[in-house]
Amino acid sequence: MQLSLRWYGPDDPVSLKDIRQIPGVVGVVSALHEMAPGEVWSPESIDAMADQIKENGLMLTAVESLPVHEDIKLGNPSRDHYIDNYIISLKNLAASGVTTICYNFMPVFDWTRTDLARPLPDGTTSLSYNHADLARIDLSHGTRDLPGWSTAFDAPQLQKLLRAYDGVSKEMLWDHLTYFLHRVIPVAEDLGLRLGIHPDDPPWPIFGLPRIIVNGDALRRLIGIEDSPANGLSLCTGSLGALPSNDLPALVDEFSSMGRIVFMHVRNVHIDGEKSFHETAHPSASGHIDIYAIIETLVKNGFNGPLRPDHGRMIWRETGNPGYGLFDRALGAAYLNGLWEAFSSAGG
Ligand code: DNO
Repeated sequence: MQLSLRWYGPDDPVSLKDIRQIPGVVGVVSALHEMAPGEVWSPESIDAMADQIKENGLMLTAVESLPVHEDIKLGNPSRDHYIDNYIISLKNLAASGVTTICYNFMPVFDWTRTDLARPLPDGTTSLSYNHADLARIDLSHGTRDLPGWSTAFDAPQLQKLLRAYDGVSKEMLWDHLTYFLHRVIPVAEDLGLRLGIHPDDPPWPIFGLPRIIVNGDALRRLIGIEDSPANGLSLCTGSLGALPSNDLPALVDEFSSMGRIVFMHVRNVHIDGEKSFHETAHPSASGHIDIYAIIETLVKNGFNGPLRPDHGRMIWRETGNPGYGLFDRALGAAYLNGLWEAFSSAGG
């Protein structure tokens, strides 16, 4: 596997130089964050990002993410234009040597929490989610009161988008995803690219918007849409793990033995109740997910793609992007690297 950290680009308070100092980390996953969804990523800007990473002694092990324009998710007539753009970006990424691309198919919102700094008993803070708290958030002013999204949409923009999703059922969203994959996956396969869908986080509908990539059945359905190694999963243990019915070691075993996991996000969560959880340190004992069994399984199945620790808590007085500070993610990387070494030395 290629142990990686997420890097948000030149504006990230965590520098490539810092990341390089974490033992075992060989690369970063990153994106052109300044590009709006649907815009073409030019060869020049991709190369500039990749070169900067290389100059710092690291690899660009995955692009996270190449975002899918909302019109594609909505199935609007303009989707073909945005899919054409997506395909041009894929070609440009492949030409620059990128092989792994993460994307998601969540309507309007990507990952969503109700508290970005929940105090934990040990004096750290972490991201947390409580469905009752979410229900109390008033979106009539736009996303002002939604943690992590405060500046994303003003009231008219958000109302327009939410209205557009009125009547878009889960099955319709599956249809729109199917249409997208039928167009994109054959091209990706020819280019030698591997696309990995990120599960929905949290894995249930929010604000009345459908969410479909939520469990093992959804992952099975997804990979069946296009039976190609290019049609893969960015399997995120923390996202899927918020639903106790998702048996993460079993899912990781099923999909990594088929070679359909192209990218791993590994983190732990503590389930506080129904649709309520907070994020913890990475080790198995810290939360409800058996990280030990997950790494054991990946080693056994010869997983060789990028793998990254995911959100960290804020520890040691660090301030920074919620979930994406340096210290706790570095601890997570060291822990994952240690598990990996132990299982590999034991003969995998
Ligand atoms: C959150 C991340 C997600 C992920 C996207 C992939 O921390 O895991 O934002 O990058 O959902 O498209």
